[in-house]
Amino acid sequence: MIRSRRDLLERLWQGLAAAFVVHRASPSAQAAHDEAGRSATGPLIARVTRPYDAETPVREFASFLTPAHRFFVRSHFGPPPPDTISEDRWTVRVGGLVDQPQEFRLADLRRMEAVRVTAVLQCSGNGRAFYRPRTPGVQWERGAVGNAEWTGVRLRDVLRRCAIRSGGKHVRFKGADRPVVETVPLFVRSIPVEKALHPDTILAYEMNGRPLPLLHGAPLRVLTPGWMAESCIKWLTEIDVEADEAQGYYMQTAYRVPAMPVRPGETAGGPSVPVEEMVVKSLIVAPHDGETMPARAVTIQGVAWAGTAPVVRVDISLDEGRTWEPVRLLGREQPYAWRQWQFVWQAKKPGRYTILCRATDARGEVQPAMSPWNPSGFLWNGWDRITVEVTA
Ligand SMILES: Nc1nc2c(c(=O)[nH]1)N[C@H]1C(S)=C(S)[C@@H](COP(=O)(O)O)O[C@H]1N2
Ligand SMILES: [Mo]
Repeated sequence: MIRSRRDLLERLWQGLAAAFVVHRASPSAQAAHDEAGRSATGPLIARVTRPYDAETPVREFASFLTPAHRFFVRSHFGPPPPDTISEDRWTVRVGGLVDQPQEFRLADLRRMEAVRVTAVLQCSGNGRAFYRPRTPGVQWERGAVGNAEWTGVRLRDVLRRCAIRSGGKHVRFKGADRPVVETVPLFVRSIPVEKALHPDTILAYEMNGRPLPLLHGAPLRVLTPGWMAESCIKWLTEIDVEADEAQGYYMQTAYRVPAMPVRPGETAGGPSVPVEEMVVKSLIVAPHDGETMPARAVTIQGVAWAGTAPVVRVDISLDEGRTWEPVRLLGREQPYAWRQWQFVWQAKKPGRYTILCRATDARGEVQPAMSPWNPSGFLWNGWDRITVEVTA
């Protein structure tokens, strides 16, 4: 739906950006994405250029909502061709173990009750670069995460119209993106029916009050608040209710962690479980790593989030984790959103300081010094760490 001239321009830019992303090598892809957002803050940090995978510089998390054009980008094959994305022609087919299989047009969904949720979206591989020994995959550092306001319809409302049969235990999603080589498996994922029917699980068509940008799944994506981002299927076209977890590589092999702890470096395939909920985590947003600052009071700022239990506490340490002091949590608690925090600090003398932070959630889970090693390098939530230089 083109609602204004600005909208139209934005769409055109997004289309252009996507064309560049798909058909041209970097740095054009990065530049195009950047231009698409008319960013004044510099490029995102590209980790893979084709398809374009990029993370947000952590200092930008000083704003509560991450702007769509500054939001990390990740996909396995890149977006579908932009000329195939049309709000008017887009349909989502719902089938499988339902009594009334149906196709929904976007306009049908827009007529249903709209719900809004502010939620963190984070790649399971965020922080992978910090695991030792190293694990294969995109070497994300700290910025494959963002906090946005998502608008859409409850998946539950859609599924109820189709009447799930009693044997339906998993809901499988497919998007319109396709691998370049046909032998590569499609990105097909499923979530248990309990999560699908949770009132906060939505099919989102807006991000921060604007239609979803192409790179973030236009015109429709799944959003599973509190869960890792690979369940948030972009460019959504198919929903099937099934008796079992989705088959195929992206559910049965990828996005799994060992069911029992393994020794670092140990890759022997024991039983594994799918990655689902996020783990408690916090980041220092300001000052930034390596910053030089004068010896007066400064405000250390950050963000903290968890899975479905809220963050109740964040601490910082200036002595490598021997002692911790609580920070001040700002604003009010909002389920699934991140919580901003502050701590006023004055260095007693010039020198080099390491600042650590760790968050605690309502279940009593505390961010560990290092996350348990796993072969795919998922779910990193070790203490965040920056070093600053205090001058006289
Ligand atoms: N259709 C589709 N959806 C997808 C993916 C994909 O490759 N194809 N990648 C997933 C992964 S791994 C992540 S981290 C998020 C990234 O969402 P974003 O690019 O909007 O930040 O999208 C998820 N949804
Ligand atoms: Mo991801």
